[in-house]
Amino acid sequence: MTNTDTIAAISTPAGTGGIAVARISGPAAIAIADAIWQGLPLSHAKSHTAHYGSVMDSDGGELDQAVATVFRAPASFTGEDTVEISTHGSAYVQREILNSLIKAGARMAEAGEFTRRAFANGKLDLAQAEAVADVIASQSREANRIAISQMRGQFSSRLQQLRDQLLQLASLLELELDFSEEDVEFASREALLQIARQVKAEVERLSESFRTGSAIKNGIPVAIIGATNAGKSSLLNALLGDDRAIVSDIHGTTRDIVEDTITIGGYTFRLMDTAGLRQTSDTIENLGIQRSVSAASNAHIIIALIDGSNPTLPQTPPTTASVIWAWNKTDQFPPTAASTDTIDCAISAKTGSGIERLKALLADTAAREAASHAGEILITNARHHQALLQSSQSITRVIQALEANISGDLISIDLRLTIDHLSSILGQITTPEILQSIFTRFCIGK
Ligand SMILES: Nc1nc2c(ncn2[C@@H]2O[C@H](COP(=O)(O)OP(=O)(O)O)[C@@H](O)[C@H]2O)c(=O)[nH]1
Ligand SMILES: [Mg+2]
Repeated sequence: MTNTDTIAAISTPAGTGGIAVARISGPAAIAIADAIWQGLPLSHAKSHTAHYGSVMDSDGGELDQAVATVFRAPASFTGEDTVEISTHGSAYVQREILNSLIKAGARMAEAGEFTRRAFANGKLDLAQAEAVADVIASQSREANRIAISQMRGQFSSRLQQLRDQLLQLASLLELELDFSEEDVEFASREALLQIARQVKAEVERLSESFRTGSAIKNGIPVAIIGATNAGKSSLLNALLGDDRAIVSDIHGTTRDIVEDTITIGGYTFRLMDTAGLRQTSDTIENLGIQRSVSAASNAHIIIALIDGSNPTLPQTPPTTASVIWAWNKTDQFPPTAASTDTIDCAISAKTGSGIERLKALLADTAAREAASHAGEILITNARHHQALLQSSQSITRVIQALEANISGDLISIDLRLTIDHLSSILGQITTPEILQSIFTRFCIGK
């Protein structure tokens, strides 16, 4: 697939900035850049060199001083001839340089089109292209680390290995079929089963890493639960350093879940303030309480808040979450001797005392969850998760059939399916619709 048209876009964010970068990619990129350029002709420039000069507006007058960097095909991000022109970041200059480039023959790039071209030209596979978007979106050190490792192809090469193992399995089965009449055994079924079981175990491990991977990417869900008036909303505000949730001494004030994110120690957390748990006949409040229970059961971390003025232990719903027990209102009601064994920290949401310690506990808990996957590949993308679940189902059928000694031609259908699901992650099998839905989520200019 080669593109005959040349695209252009401003790759830096909209608005005024110190510098703005216009990007041009395609067969005519260098000629089009030259048409608006005054200085050493870029057509004479070597690949990977930067040049100082001026850019012209669409009427041919000098628009700005600029630096143009030339990348020649195939050694560029897109695999095509590319020029990046850095100008001063005025909103007017950005608009006008784009007008000039379009007048000179470029077309406005669509969202994600540079990356889509990189994929089409084999510079990246689909999982790596998606990781480019994740690197751009990453909000914390850990989310960034996962995205970078995927962009570099760590996950992709693991998938390639799995595919290779499955292809080996498929060819062994085919040999068995070709020579079935001659009653020779090429590979024992036991050897085939061993490969299939290895693949299944790895596919399932990858698929299970999604719980942690997506939490690190999107924010680790933390539910603050406790009785009404324990100070849950005050705690949310104290953690955020912002008046986000309504605080009042009226029981049952918080009804809907109030949510916001905070980054501590390299991890992003999605903090959820919930309705206090109590018996009430108020219909709306009861709906809020149901939401609290469901938020708490999906949370990876629960902060169970004890009201120092009326200490009862909140009922934590059945969950696999880590629970941090926090005693609140320590400014007026220090923890009782009996409670010190139960609680992890004593805080005052009002004065802020103990909040740093609670933040440290949150970061420690997140680091513990991440450490349980140390050295493993974490997946973060729902599309990849779905494809892994599907390949796990089909490889399970392969294993069952091998165990039942079913004929090879019946097994090869499910084997093919398993390979196809893994290939879809890398984009070796894809449809224009899938590509469209992936790349339109990118920003223009990437
Ligand atoms: N003395 C004291 N009062 C607090 C503290 N945290 C919350 N409160 C008070 O407790 C009441 C209930 O607080 P709120 O955050 O709305 O509790 P929620 O129902 O659990 O969300 C309000 O009057 C708060 O001012 C604290 O650390 N110390
Ligand atoms: Mg509240």
